[in-house]
Amino acid sequence: MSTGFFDGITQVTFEGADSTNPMAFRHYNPDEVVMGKRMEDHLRFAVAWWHSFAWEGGDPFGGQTFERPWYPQDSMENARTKADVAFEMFQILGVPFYCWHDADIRPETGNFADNLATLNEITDYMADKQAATGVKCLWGTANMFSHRRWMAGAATNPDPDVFAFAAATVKSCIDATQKLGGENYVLWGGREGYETLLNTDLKQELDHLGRFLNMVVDYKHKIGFKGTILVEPKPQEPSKHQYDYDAATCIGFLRKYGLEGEVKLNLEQGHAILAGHSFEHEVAVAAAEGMFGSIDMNRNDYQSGWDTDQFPNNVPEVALAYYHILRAGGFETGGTNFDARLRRQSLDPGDLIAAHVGAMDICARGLKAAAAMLEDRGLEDALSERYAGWREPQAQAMLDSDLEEISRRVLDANTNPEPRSGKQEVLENYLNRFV
Ligand code: XLS
Ligand code: NI
Ligand code: NI
Repeated sequence: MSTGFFDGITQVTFEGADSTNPMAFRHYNPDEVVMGKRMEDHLRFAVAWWHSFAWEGGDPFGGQTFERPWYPQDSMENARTKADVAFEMFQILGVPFYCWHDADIRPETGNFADNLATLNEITDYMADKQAATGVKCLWGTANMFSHRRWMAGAATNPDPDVFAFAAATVKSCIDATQKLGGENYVLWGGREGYETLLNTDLKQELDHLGRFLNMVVDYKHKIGFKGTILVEPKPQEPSKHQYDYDAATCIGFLRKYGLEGEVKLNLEQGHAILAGHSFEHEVAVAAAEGMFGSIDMNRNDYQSGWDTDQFPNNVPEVALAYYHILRAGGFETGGTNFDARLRRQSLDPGDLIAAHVGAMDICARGLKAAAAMLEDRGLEDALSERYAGWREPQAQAMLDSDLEEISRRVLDANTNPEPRSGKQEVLENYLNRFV
């Protein structure tokens, strides 16, 4: 039975690039084959429960702006209504996946045993809805940043009782993710960081975080959870300085604590920007280390300097991200999660649908452009040309020699290398042919 929340809005379908229907896809055509694979299987879209259903429209200056039939979010009855509407939206959009935090799907009681009971109850309800609709869980996670108990961190909290609460919480969320057949489990360290070194033992906190993640991996193996464990880098917000700053920092951390073969990265567009990187940089860094896992697709406002979590709408940016994803072999267990929320003035149920329709279309355009560039090989050939010197046996041999030998060679040959154009503008023009 329909909740009536999306009254008048029917299943969104592909109508082609000429369509002027705002509730139709112009580029996202799930069955269209791109580089030998259906678009739906490439992109693996997921809706984020927190932004679409749990966030009430507040900002630092004002509270709730949305009015939803599942508010206040403090009862199981309302949690079930929220789930009903969520699954209706997944079906209207035709998205294959969704993602959740414990705090998004069940009411917060403040007590672990009650939270566990309601988590189990609501995930049973969601499992039934998955079976009825075919929509699947891309990943689950624990919200260990909103409640005041987490204000000084979860696994990095100076209070061992909070570390314990965090361990129990993550265990409960991995169990629930496994029950829902989730393909990944994500850890984003929202308050794993610090405000001031005046009160923080940074080394001890990092050691606790490393130990905590090892416990997560051990537990995954113990229960036979088949999904991938992912960590999500972000440089700041809510903590002033977060330990999972960016992809490179996370990779160094994972290596230090012996987790490089076990944990991959969930990269977010807006977090890359906050870290002073481009999104494709983050993807390329993770891919180069074999640690690319999944993406949280969104965008930031370039003027505000905040994590504004807007829906993506920049094709060239998105195309470059998918270019590096495709180049790395595409998603395995990962996917494209819309970690994006409406603007707080976008009150209507239709806004929620339109936001996702636009975002899915932008991603489809990005994917198609990325695939076309890869198939055309223009960028690959330019790269191959630029590094051609390294294919010479002499150049390769140099990597096995040492500074003295190389320096003798330079003197003997009286080498004086002539610089060559990096052709950035030529390559930018090339890219613009595809987007
Ligand atoms: C917040 C994060 C969060 C994670 C999941 O900035 O992006 O939404 O994806 O906890
Ligand atoms: Ni984010
Ligand atoms: Ni995210």
